[in-house]
Amino acid sequence: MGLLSSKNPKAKQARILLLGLDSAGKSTLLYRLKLAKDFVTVPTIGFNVEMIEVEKSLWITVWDVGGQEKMRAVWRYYCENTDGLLYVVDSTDKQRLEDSRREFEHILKDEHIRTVPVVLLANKQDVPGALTAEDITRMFKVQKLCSDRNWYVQPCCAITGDGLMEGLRKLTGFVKSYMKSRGAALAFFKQN
Ligand SMILES: Nc1nc2c(ncn2[C@@H]2O[C@H](COP(=O)(O)OP(=O)(O)OP(=O)(O)O)[C@@H](O)[C@H]2O)c(=O)[nH]1
Ligand SMILES: [Mg+2]
Repeated sequence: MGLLSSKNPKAKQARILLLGLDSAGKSTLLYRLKLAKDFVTVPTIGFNVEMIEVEKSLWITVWDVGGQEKMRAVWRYYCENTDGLLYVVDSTDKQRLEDSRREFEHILKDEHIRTVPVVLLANKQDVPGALTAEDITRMFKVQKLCSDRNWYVQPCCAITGDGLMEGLRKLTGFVKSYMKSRGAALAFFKQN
């Protein structure tokens, strides 16, 4: 847990990692949340990082890392100190759903995020025929993969913004209890 030194010294800060295959809509949704308007993205080579105030005194720093194949190899370098994972799925890209699921399963095993809460965003719900959040929950076997952490699957559309704040609030709710329990565990280890 970090502290923001500006204006409100009591403001809490959480680090959120935004991952998913290339073209899932990560950068579109980051800038929809940050700027509340449409934003024309280019494929991310490297990362974008933005701070967003989700609620009074709770800031999140969102790290949006490119999802192209060569970028996936560096995802793990962004996992340290992460408090929550947002994993974006293109619900219309049925051909690459298994690729996305495999990358998801792989990154969940990283030691730094082994127990952090996860929200999957079933993006591009504006496209007719998109898989539903329920479809993705089942196909990704989320219940099984995330049995040791809090998780939720949120349908959304990064272009209109529908569902984005709901997903983010769900994650920050989980993150608050995660940070609290981690803080308690640290205090315990210091005492013992
Ligand atoms: N129809 C529709 N298109 C979307 C939505 N979200 C993103 N897109 C489009 O999908 C394309 C890729 O979006 P990006 O946000 O650049 O994808 P990304 O996940 O950041 O991709 P990388 O940076 O390569 O990892 C763009 O053309 C977006 O306009 C959505 O909810 N609906
Ligand atoms: Mg991007």
